[in-house]
Amino acid sequence: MTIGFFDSGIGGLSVLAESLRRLPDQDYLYMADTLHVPYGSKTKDEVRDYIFEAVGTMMEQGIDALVVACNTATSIAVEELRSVYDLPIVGMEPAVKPAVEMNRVTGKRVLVLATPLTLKLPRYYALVSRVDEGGIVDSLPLPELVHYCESLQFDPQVMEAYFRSKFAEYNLDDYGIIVLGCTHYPFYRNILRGMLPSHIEIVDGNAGTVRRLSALLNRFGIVGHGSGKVRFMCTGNEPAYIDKMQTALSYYESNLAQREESIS
Ligand code: DGN
Repeated sequence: MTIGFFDSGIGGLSVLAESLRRLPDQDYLYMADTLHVPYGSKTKDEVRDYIFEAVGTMMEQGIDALVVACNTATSIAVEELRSVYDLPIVGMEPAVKPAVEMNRVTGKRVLVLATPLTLKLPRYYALVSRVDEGGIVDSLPLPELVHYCESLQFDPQVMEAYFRSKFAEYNLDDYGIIVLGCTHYPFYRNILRGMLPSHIEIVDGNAGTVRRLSALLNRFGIVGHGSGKVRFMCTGNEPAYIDKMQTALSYYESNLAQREESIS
């Protein structure tokens, strides 16, 4: 069986890494929309069309389930994709709900980092209004971060300076949890860990997404007989980008994949 993973670029690899760890007997097709990355600064309608084009190509290749491994794309199109395609489809959700529950104990605030588009869309507002009864959730858009990640900019000095400028107006002692609400952002987990006060937990929605995928595969009887083989594709058909995806996945798996159970 082949599970399709889709993102605008390399961000969804952070979710794929989790899936390879938990579901190693499936095979995978990973598609990056290199013609249109980044999505976060484009309009909803533009991005919706890009998603349908790329997912259409994945369907032609033959996939048995789809993970929309992009928070922005999920917010825009996951319901419509489910109404068009007859296969299990899992999307991303910023881990705001478990973060709020954890912070009830500490009484501290939650800071959600995501693309400007994710934070602007009704799906995010609906999520926060549903779970944030105490008004403890703040949201910080990071419009440049996907670009840094796509350029494989992981220099701690450069990135720490970037994050410090973004956090300048926040008193970090007030926060107990930072939620990574974009699948590119877990690439910066170690850099953030190194610079944030130690009481702040850093969480993402990757483990929760893969748990939902696993439950859906069981429900639909999609049993894996594969070996965790990954086929990479990108809408721009650039061989250099395919190499970059392989390098980025290995980098993520060796340095950043969380070994412990994540909260979401
Ligand atoms: N990885 C995508 C997300 O989770 O939102 C980034 C989308 C983009 O291209 N900005």
